[in-house]
Amino acid sequence: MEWLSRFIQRLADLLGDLGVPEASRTLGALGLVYVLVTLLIFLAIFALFRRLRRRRSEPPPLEPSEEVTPEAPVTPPPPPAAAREGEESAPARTPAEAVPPAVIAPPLNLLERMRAGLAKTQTSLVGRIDALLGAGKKVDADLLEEIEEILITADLGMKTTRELMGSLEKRFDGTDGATPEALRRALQEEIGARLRLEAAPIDYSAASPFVIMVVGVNGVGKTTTIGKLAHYLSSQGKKVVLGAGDTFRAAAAEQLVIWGERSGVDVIRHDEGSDPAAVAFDAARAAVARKADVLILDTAGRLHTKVNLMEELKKVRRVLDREIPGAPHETLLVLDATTGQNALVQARLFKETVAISGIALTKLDGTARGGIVVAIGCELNLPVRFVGIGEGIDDLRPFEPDLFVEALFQRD
Ligand SMILES: Nc1nc2c(ncn2[C@@H]2O[C@H](COP(=O)(O)OP(=O)(O)OP(=O)(O)O)[C@@H](O)[C@H]2O)c(=O)[nH]1
Ligand SMILES: [Mg+2]
Repeated sequence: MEWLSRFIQRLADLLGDLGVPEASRTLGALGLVYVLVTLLIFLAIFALFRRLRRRRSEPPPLEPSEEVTPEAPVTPPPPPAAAREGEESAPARTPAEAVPPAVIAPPLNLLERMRAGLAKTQTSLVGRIDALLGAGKKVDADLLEEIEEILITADLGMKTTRELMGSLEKRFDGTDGATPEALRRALQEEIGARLRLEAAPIDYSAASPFVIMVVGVNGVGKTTTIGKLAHYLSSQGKKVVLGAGDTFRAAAAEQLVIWGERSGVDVIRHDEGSDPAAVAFDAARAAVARKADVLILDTAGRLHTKVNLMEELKKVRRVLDREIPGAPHETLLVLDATTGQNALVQARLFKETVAISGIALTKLDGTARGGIVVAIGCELNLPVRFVGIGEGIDDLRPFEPDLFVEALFQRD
């Protein structure tokens, strides 16, 4: 305790140097010590609190053999849906396998993050066009033909590419001295114009609870997208309830529960093999009773070639509508960008039977075929609502056409 009295004495001396009268010096020094100690205690409590919160948002521990560095994905993406046709049921994945770890993304701004997610498409589309334009070629029919080939390879699709090329040919027809830079700019504008559909954005306040039904074939990323979307909406202050309507695949509900825990969101689930319409019924009732702002319902992802999946989805829609008139207010079709043109085939099939109102395009980070975003807008006339650019909880972005084109065309 001697050091403490020495410390107080020194503080008192210091106060004396600052002109504090002798009678108040010791009291002043004691006061300073008190403030200092209180501050330290507060700092310690704050640090402890942060540590606890971080620990709670971490995923459940993985098996030692599954441990990976934060850079490496825990689960390799499943084979494209096209490769799985005829499959009776998806191979059982444990819930922990199906939910990637909560990777803390580096603090990049939105544009940088989008650029990183689109790196492969950027290289295969704009990178190749830049290499072509930088080769000192004249803007003529041959050059336009080469550009057309690049657009097709990046999965913009024949119809979209034809339309785009038609506009470019019109713009540059007989234009003497058109520069490669003008052509690049025109291409950026034409792509941007095709991405800006006139669809109204999702208005979550249009209903309470606002119901989103998520559909798509297996492995496209439905459950992951729901997990990320729940995080996105709850971080905006919305109360979210999730319904585990995929009762077909083993452990699908547990996978959703893990995502729910991460965002502190309630999950309504039944046992494996039970009736998905019953889950929809309970989830709708719970969302109303708990005064949720948004209810998101997961569904099974069996193949579109099986008629009964579509019948099941229709039944779920009817149940939702009966419980919450007008629901589902948004039917989100999840498509896997890595499947390229096959995604368009899936979209057409779903569109015919279930009234799809928007698209969530996942795994853009894993493909050079991101041109599919343009094709979806052009050929299906469906708005892309969200894009998935990674496995992390923050890697779902509301789709912003201007940001998307800028990320593709921005030079380093
Ligand atoms: N790289 C990357 N991987 C993703 C993305 N979205 C989903 N995935 C991965 O895709 C895999 C399948 O995702 P799920 O969410 O289980 O797919 P699902 O459609 O629910 O599958 P089923 O329940 O079998 O019908 C998982 O390994 C996800 O981590 C994304 O945007 N980027
Ligand atoms: Mg799923």
